[in-house]
Amino acid sequence: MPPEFARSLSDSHCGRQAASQFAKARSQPSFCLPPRLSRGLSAVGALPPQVRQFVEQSAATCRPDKVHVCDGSAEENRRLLELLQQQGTAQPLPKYSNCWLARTDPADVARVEGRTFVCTPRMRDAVPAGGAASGQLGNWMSPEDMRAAVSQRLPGCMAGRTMYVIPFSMGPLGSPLAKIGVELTDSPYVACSMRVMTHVSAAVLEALASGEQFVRCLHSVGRPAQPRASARRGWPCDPERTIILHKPDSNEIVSYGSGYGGNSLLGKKCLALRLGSCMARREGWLAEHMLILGITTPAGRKRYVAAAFPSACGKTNLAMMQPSLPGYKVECVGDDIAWMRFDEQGRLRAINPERGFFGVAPGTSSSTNPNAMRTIFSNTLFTNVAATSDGGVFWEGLESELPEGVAVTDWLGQPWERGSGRPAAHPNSRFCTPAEQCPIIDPVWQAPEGVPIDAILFGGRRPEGVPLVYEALSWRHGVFVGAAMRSEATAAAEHKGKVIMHDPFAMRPFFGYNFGQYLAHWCSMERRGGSKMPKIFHVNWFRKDSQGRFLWPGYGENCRVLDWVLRRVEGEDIALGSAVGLLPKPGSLRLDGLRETPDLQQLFSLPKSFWAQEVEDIGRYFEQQVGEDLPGEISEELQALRQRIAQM
Ligand code: GTP
Ligand code: SPV
Ligand code: MN
Repeated sequence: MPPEFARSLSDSHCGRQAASQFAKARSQPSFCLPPRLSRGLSAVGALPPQVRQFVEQSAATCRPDKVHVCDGSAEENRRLLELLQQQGTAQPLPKYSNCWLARTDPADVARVEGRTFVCTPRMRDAVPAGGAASGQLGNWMSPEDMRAAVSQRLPGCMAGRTMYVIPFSMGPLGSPLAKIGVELTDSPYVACSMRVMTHVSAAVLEALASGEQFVRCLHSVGRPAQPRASARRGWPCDPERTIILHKPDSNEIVSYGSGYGGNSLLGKKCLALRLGSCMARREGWLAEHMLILGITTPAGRKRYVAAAFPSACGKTNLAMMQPSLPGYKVECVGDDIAWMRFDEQGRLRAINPERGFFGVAPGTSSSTNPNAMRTIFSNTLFTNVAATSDGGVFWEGLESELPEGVAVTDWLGQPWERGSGRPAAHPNSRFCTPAEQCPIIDPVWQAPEGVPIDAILFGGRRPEGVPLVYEALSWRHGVFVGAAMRSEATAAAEHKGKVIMHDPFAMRPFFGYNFGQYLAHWCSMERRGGSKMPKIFHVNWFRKDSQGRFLWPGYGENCRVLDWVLRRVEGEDIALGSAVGLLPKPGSLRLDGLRETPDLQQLFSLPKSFWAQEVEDIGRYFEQQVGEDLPGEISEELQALRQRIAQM
């Protein structure tokens, strides 16, 4: 229990009871330590004092039956998986090597943005002046309300379960860019997933023993007040009371009620993005929802690109792409999160703080993402995909790869037939797989100093009006382009339908502080990089024709856009001004070898009425959601765009 909640809880009846029960429990041998750890650190008592305090206080409140300190070993993982099987959470997939399928409760399938809060003394520190406490740019809660929310949910929530203590590093341990966290969770599924997604090891505890700071991450799948009629055995959760709380001032996360993805793997969105963005602001760097890829040109020049697309909009696919243009090579550094900092030479350098991919399964196939397909069939934990009678997996997009005569069981465990109209896999079903298994993982993906970034892409699902690619006119204009991002809603969170949502920097669900201040922070980066600033671009693989068909083939063909981007970075004269930014000069986008010539006229057209509406929508959004926290530079960019569009 973080000190602050412990105080409030020990004041309460529950808290006193919890503390005395824990004192009783402590006299029994309730701590179970993996053999490797038990040699050096013989009990929870041997944990570094600040970790021990966190564990003891949390255990006093949550009252688990046992505490297990994880060492991240293969043996420990094997035992955890066995337990998942016994509990009915996961089943082995005999068709592959050490692969598992977990099925969640159907009420716990995605991030819950409406129940995710940033807790600061002043509302304005968390959300901009324009918005309400629950605006479109995040939800704020006061520390008092956070304490109340915690004390209504946590006491006794782990009874009958084991609390796993997971020491983890985001980024290679010892990198100046890395951060340490300790997650306490009552979910063995989370323990297994964290081992894939982060660096879990006893060495992290050793680093903490020498006084390193860490983020306190407390997670419970929860315990509903009333048993739920529709509850799935093997996937405890409390959807009605799910809540995800972040306290940037003290680097604390409390997540209750959900076992799924970003709600429960607290190193990912909670630490690396929400608290990460706050640390980044304090320390002068950037924590972003971005992939990082390396690309080598036929001439042998290698550069790195970072790209921010909203959830389920193509980061994993671009990060692992197999380029269709001969002579190009793409290598993957990361598929979801980038931590970036200007070095002493003014070069922006990025690390991927994660160690695995938690990627969207549907749509992944040998034709769309062959490198993902070469990654995910060993040591992978699949969640909510469909199962096949030959011991394998299936999802939408794999139809042509499904062996003859094989029966399919859908993500709910029901028999499934093609053409039934129901999806076999949940649209937000995912694979959790070690990054090092990716055949095109970059040789320096773990380099402690990170890789130098030459271009930043922003993009989203824009069926209408937005061209395939354009270049920002300056860093400041690029920041505006990021701020003005919009995209069709996806299944990664609770939003329904295909509405076009504002999703600035692909960070809307992940800002840890006031978005207006975030924009000012981005603008200020120009002082750090000077002449070495990366160029900024906007891309859109998702424009459709009047029949609703994609105008651009996407996937491996996106390297044609990267080719144009890299040539712009080299300073080639292949761009032409337009109202929205610089477009490729006619003939400069390579189309050689494409099976079908795309309709470039439609792909690049800038309908004046569309853009007039767009600029008004963006203006209204800024006014209503950001208000007076909008930096002057960004309102000037909006005004300049408005004028350029008026003159179209
Ligand atoms: P998160 O992990 O949620 O942050 O998502 P992500 O941005 O990594 O998304 P991902 O790459 O997994 O893509 C999600 C969906 O978009 C998949 O179903 C893909 O098949 C589809 N997709 C990705 N790239 C393209 C593309 O170039 N064109 C088209 N049409 N679809 C794409
Ligand atoms: C996203 O939604 O952007 C994800 C998946 O990457 S989750 O980890 O669930 O947030
Ligand atoms: Mn993501």
